[in-house]
Amino acid sequence: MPRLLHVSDTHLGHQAYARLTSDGLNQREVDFNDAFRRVVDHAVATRPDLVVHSGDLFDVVRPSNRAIAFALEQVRRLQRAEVPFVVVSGNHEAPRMRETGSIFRIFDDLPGVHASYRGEYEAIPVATRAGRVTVHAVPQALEQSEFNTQLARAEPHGNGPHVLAAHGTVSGVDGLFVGELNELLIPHNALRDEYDYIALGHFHNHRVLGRNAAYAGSTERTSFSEALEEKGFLDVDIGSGAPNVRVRATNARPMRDAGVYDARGRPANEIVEEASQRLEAVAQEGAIVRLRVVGLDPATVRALDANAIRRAAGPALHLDLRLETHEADAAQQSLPELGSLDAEFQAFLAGRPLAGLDRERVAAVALSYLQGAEGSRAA
Ligand SMILES: [Mn+2]
Repeated sequence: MPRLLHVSDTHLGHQAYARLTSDGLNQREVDFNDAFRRVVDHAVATRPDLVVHSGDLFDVVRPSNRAIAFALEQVRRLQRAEVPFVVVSGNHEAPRMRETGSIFRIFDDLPGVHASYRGEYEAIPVATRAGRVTVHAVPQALEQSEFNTQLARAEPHGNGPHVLAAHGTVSGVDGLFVGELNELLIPHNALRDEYDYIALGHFHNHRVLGRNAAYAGSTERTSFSEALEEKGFLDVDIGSGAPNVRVRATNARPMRDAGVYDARGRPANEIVEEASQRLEAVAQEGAIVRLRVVGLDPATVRALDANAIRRAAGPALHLDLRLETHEADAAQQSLPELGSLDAEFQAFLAGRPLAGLDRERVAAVALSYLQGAEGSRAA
C-alpha cells in the first residue's frame, strides 16, 4: 500500500515584516524555508513512496537566487533518499505569458523529479518502491477554459493507484475562494471518485473534501486569516479504499490576534493601559502579534505613548499595531476596498478605451511588468 506525503503552498522566498536574522536575512523567508525543510526532513527520515507538491512551491514567478538554490537543495535531498517528487505549478509561480518561461524548468531531467508546468495535463507514471503510482498532474493554465479542458483530459483508468494533483479553488464549496487575480476554479465534477487520492493546493488551510480529496494547506502562515489554523502537510496511505490521511505539523511561527479595541472617548493613559493588557494577554515568544485600536481622535494619537504599548508585546517577533482615527474610519468607509496591484490594474484597464489594440495582450504585457516589479521587490 503506497504512502505519499502531500505538501502544498510552501511559498519559498516569501518575505514579510522588517525583522532580519543575525545573517541579515528576512526572518519570515527563513521561517518559510524552515517549514519546507521540516517536510523534507520527515520524508528523508520516514521514506514515503512519493512526495506530491500541489503548487505555489515558490512565492513569485521570479524567485531570488537564494530561494531557487534552497528549493533545489531540498529536492536533491529527496533524490538522494530515493523519494520521488512530483510538483505542479500554482498561480504564484506560473508566468502569465508563455515567453516568460517557468522557473520549474530547473527540475527538468532530474531523475526521480517530475515538474508539471507546461499548462497541459500530464499522466506521470512514478516508479515507487511500492510499485507504480500514476500522478495525474494539472498545472496552472493561462485561462480558466484551458484549465477546464486539461482537467477533463485526466482519466484515472488502467492499473492504479491514481492520484490527481491540481492547484485551484474547488467550486461549490463554501469558504474556499481566495480572491487572487489568476485564481483558477476546479469544477467539482473533476474530483472523481475513481482517484485513490486528490492532492489539492491553493487554499491555505487544511481541509478534507469528500472521501478522497484534501487541501494540505500552506506550511507557514501568509496572513492573519491563518492565525488559528494548524500548519503542516499530510501523510497519506492510498491504494485500498478511502485514503488514510494524517496531519503532520510544521511548527509554523504563531500569529496571535489581540483583536479590535474601540478607544472612542478614552484618555491616552487609559488607552495605553488597556492596549498593553490586551497585548500581554496574547504576546508569546517569537509570535507575530496584531492589535487594532480604533475610534481615536488625532489629538489622542499624538498624546499616546506608542512605545509603551509596543513594549507590552515584549518577546513577540513583530507587532502589527494599528492606531486608527475617526477620520480614518470615515475615509475607509467612503473608499472602495483596495485590492491587489494586479486587481487594481485590471479594474483600471477595464475602464480605458483601447482602440486598435488587443485588450488581452495589453493586459498580459502590463501584468508581466507588474509581476517583474513584485518579483524584484521580493528579491
Ligand atoms: Mn498559495
